[in-house]
Amino acid sequence: MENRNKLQSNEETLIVIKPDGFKRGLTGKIISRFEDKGFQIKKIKSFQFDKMEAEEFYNIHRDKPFFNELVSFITSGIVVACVIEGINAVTTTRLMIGSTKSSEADAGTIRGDFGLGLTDNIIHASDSVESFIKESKVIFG
Ligand code: FUP
Repeated sequence: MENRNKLQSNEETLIVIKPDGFKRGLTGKIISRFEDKGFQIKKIKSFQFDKMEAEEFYNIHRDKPFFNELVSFITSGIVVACVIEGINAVTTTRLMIGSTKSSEADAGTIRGDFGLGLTDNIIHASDSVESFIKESKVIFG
């Protein structure tokens, strides 16, 4: 029991339902998956990124060839961002969203069940506690 508790830490992470997920009316279904899993939605915000916010949000990808496409896509429509909290939230949330290319993501994951795209891959989730801190600051201040 003591050991098991040591492996489990209560964490916060960020998910962002991207413009394709919002436009397709998947917001409720996606948020439900996290609630069904046992996570709590601590903050929620529906908004549209402006270019500067998007560039800051995706700062880590600034030098990648797909950066402009990424910024253009994420600013193209409304998104829904949530801070979610629970045991091992960062790792578990990444497992729940699935791999980056939706067409290759496992069935049972959000990208695997709902999409086919790469840039338009339905959902973002922070990949570490450090990324969560940086990314949530851009969105929630
Ligand atoms: P992920 O952590 O799964 O969201 O994926 P990455 O951090 O590797 O990439 C960030 C976003 O860039 C992805 F959501 C999709 C997009 N992307 C492209 O548009 N083209 C690529 O070749 C790779 C990633």
